Amino acid sequence: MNNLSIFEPTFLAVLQSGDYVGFTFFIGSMAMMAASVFFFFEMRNVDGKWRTSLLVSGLITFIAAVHYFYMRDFWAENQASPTEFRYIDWILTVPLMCVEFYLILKAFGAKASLLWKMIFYSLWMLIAGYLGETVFRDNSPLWGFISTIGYLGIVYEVWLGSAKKLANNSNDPVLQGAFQALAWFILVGWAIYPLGYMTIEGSGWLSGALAASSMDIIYNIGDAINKIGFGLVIYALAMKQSNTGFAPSQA
Ligand SMILES: *C/C=C(C)/C=C/C=C(C)/C=C/C1=C(C)CCCC1(C)C
Repeated sequence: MNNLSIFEPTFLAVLQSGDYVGFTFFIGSMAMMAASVFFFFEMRNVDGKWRTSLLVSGLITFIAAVHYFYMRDFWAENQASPTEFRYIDWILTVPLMCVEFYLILKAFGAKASLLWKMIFYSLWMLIAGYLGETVFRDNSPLWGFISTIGYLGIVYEVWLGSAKKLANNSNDPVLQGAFQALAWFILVGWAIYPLGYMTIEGSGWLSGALAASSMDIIYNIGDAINKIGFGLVIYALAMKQSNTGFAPSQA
């Protein structure tokens, strides 16, 4: 009987019934994994010039899937927010989402400097957010504000700045439609994250109204909408341009 005890998986915490945050980590890991398989396999059904975009979509959800496996276990074990895994995931996937924008806008003559500008804003946003959730937790509103400056930089580029101007110059309604959809993701979809941040216990503006555990539910919903949704918009664009007889030179 004693010998059997070494088989007890004491190292792996088990998802408890009623642990809704834990549920969303499990669902998130499966959804990200399934989305990656989908984007990778669909690469062969689109025109050559769209393959890189689908590859990047798949990489975004794949990187997220791996992080969700870790975050899921961290949560089950500690019932605490896996802040480090979360921000490592974001610091890899958010710049890749900027790459997606760039790949679309390249057709309209976007230069690499636009990509670097957007990546700079994202890093600013994420580093400030990380500091506000960890070292400077008592001052989370101040760091949230600093982070929001980076976020607004991206919103500006996409809605009013050079990215928007490039899209306006195009005469391709399909590409413009996809650009517009991605721009909405950034304005509305990405605005989900600051809500999660505001649940930081004590200093967060919503910490009285929402339990601290809602942070991860909000972040997990945001990730599902933004990573998978963003990829599906790219996929729809690629499919339209691969089937409607658009000449490659037009895009
Ligand atoms: C796949 C992951 C994505 C798209 C993550 C996006 C994250 C943000 C847009 C985070 C924004 C934040 C603020 C604007 C202020 C408060 C701190 C953050 C980092 C939560």
